[in-house]
Amino acid sequence: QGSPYAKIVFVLGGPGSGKGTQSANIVRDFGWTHVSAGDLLRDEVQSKSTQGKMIGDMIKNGQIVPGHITIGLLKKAIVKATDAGAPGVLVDGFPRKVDQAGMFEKMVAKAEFTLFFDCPEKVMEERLLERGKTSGRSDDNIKSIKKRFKTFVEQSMPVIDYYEAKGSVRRINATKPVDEVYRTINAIFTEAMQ
Ligand code: UP5
Ligand code: MG
Repeated sequence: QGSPYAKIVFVLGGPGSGKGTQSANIVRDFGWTHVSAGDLLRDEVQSKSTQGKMIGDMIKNGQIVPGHITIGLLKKAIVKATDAGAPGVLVDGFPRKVDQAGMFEKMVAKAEFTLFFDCPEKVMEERLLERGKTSGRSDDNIKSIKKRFKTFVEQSMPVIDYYEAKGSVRRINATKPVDEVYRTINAIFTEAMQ
């Protein structure tokens, strides 16, 4: 309450855990807006600016882009969604570091809760290598994938622990087929929207 923005839910999980896929399902059924931090950063790379080049290198190496850059892009997208009347915004793939969680809370708003997609690396690796055949993503190759996993374990899992300690994580078993995973998520959102 008191936030000038639409409700916010963080969608977190390792690379290839299904954040984008399941966000699309929530958008379809609940009319929320999907804001992917990775997509916003990849758009910046397209702009070919000096900052875009730096972001492109960081993505290829699985490194986390400085929080102020990502938060600036996210805030713009959240304002836009709010102005368009969206009931809520799914923030996919952010925060990736504990300090970014605090920074976002100060500069934007508190999230309602965090959906966390629990998925073993072996499953995520298979999915990403398969997607890499057609995705054109600079980081869907085995060398980048390994770096993304390392960054996730060392820097992003502590974000889950941070929210877990606050009791605001809804953990999903993300290894099951897409429809099955979504059934659980649908139930969580249906309940949360009461
Ligand atoms: N798939 C999905 N669900 C499936 C299921 N249940 N069963 C079988 N297959 C399933 O899914 C990945 C693939 O798996 C797809 O082919 C899908 O069909 C299949 P997807 O939904 O795309 O998974 P997602 O979790 O979204 O995977 P993604 O690769 O997008 O995750 P990342 O977290 O790695 O990527 P993101 O775009 O968020 O970030 C990329 C990079 O940007 C980061 O590494 C970092 O360098 C940078 N970044 C920042 O620096 N800061 C940020 O805040 C965000 C990103
Ligand atoms: Mg994604």
